[in-house]
Amino acid sequence: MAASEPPPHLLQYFEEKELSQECRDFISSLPRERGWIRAYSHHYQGFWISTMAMQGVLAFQKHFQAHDTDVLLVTPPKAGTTWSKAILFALLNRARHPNPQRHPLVTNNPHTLVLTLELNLYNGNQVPDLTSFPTPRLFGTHLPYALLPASAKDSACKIVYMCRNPKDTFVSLWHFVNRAWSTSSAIDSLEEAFDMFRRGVSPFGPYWDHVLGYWKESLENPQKVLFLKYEDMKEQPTTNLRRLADFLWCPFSPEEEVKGVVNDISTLCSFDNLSNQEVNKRGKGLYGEANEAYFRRGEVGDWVNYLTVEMTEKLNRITEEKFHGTGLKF
Ligand code: PAP
Repeated sequence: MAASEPPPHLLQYFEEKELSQECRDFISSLPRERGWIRAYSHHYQGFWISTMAMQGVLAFQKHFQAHDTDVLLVTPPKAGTTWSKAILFALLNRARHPNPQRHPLVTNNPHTLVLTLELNLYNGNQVPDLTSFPTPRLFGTHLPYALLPASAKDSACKIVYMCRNPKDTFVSLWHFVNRAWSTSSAIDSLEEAFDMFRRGVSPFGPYWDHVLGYWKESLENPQKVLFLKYEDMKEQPTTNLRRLADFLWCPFSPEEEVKGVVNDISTLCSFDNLSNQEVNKRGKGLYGEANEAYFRRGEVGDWVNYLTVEMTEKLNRITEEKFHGTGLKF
């Protein structure tokens, strides 16, 4: 399927970066479809990876060496990445940043505090220097479980996974690709985007396979993978914050409980607080995207305002079929 010319800010991630011919040849040998922003989605090891992410994915897979103390936050795009980055950063650094008014999250978008391995660290740098990251190192990634580097699976590093109802994830993705940059999505309509999402052709999709990979692993290895849902975090933020702290071996102390630290972190990372910070209203991200595009509504069930009855039924049916017998429900 032909895609239109990528705008310059994305073009550089494929055309202008110093990709080896071997890498270019490899990427062009993969089946591809139209990309959500521009360029393409490439079918790689069973998942769809955008052109701009491809080189970083390959380098991350090849070179990343996990430490036993690392924390990897994994999300399918638009399933709560920004929020969970903020939460994990605040949780792990709570001793260093006790004052919510002077917290780094007040002046920095969560994506600049917690970098995404394949998009920010390994994209354009085969072997980035990770020595300056304090222990425990906290990184984000969108990679499906099957594609994670061996050391991330074999080491004792912790994996926190957050996913979200597929209908809200789709709607959020559609809005993001249309508002993060001044140019709108390369996909012409919501209907066309829906059809791609339904077929599994979404960034790091198929969405359901992404979720299932981590769901299965969390059941088999609950000390290694904590599986969280956006909806549960919305409903019970403090309960889930305590779960997270316990899982990461940094439980809240009785003194912290008395001081209200759990509530402070929950409020600091809330949609209302983060979306009202100047940096998130007017700032730009590492790809030139508007930070405000990461904060749209932040609600559960907004899909009802966008999906037709037929679309809803289709996604419900796929979700039921894919998750049948797994115990997983949205
Ligand atoms: P990413 O994967 O590209 O980083 P991600 O952060 O997962 O994106 O998705 C943004 C969604 O999270 C938006 O959802 P919406 O489109 O349905 O509104 C955004 O509003 C929501 N979001 C961002 N920050 C928060 C937060 N602090 N609390 C709840 N939801 C949030």
